[in-house]
Amino acid sequence: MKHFFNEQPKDPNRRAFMAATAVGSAALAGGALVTPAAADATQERPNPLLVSTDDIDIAALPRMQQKLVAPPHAPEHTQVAEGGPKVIEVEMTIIEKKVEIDHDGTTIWAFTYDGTVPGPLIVCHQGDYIELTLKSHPDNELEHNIDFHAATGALGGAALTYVQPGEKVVLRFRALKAGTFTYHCAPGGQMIPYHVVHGMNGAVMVLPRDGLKDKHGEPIRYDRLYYIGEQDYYIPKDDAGQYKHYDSALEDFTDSLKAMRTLTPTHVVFNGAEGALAGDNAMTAKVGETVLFVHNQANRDSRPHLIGGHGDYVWETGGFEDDPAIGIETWFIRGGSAGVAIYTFVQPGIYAYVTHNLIEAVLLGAVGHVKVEGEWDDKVMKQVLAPTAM
Ligand SMILES: [Cu+2]
Repeated sequence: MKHFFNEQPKDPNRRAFMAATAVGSAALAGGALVTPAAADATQERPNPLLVSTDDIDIAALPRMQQKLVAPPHAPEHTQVAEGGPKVIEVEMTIIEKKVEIDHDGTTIWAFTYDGTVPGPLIVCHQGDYIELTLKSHPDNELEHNIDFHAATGALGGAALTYVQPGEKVVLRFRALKAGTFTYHCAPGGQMIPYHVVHGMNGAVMVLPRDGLKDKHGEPIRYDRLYYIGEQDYYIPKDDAGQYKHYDSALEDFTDSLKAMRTLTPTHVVFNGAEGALAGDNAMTAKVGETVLFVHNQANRDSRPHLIGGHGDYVWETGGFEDDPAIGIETWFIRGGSAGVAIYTFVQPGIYAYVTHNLIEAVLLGAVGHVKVEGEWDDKVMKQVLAPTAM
């Protein structure tokens, strides 16, 4: 049986559309501008859950390398797929490193994919293959692997990707479902949550081949993409109530498990550390631009909210075959998933991107900023009277 995303479009108009949009949806580097693609509301959607049993020849597929970049940015990609399925080669190096996670100098030996918390975002289109070369730095101390929620089989690839320090492994999987999906280390037993709450998680975005759409089938395009990884940390304290520091990875294992069992994080932060997306590190945009926010939380529920703005289109579960929610205030990210919100900014200023458990946002660290430039519109909001004595 042929799978839908292997087929070339039979309708010549459709073919022209794909050619046009392939040019129109210019490559996007993290936070960079892209050109919106043309509309195609007439195309009927194929069954998105149809499982491929066709005779695809992987060796004959075009291959491309995707250079992964540090969050909150996204690797170069097109919003609409160019041509048929590809093999997308990516490479990540696992690095255990001591990092500061708040303004008070609290530290953790983070387990990272490519040196960052979260690990880098990978982007492909439904039906593409992701071929990951996963390396473990020789200086590491622990065994690691990777479980892709975007993948099918072998515990998300976890069973096929165990690497010891100084080893590498290559996993190839087909992105059968469209959506955003978390990935995380899953070496087994207690090591699974231990690694995940030491920062070892990230996300894959699998776009529909013809791009994102609203419930009417109209294209939704974005000018910028920001990738936010929410991380809950459970930092052990000494008898005096001070956070403990450790000299090497794994030294905190017993203390950490005890802290994790409270289910009460000491820190909830975006992109690895308090302030990583705030102040001078703020995300930026301009009035009139449409920004896509990917929110990843591998372990714990979250409630993203853009203070002063909205979610114009929101795929809470990350499942792009669902109709997006429209014009909402706060969305829900289930622990163990990644979701997407899209917003077109209409006013300049500083917006706060938070989890709307405000205790976690303000006291535990989960605050980011979006600095938006442009012309203020009094017709949208105006201070009619400045504070004045009554
Ligand atoms: Cu690990």
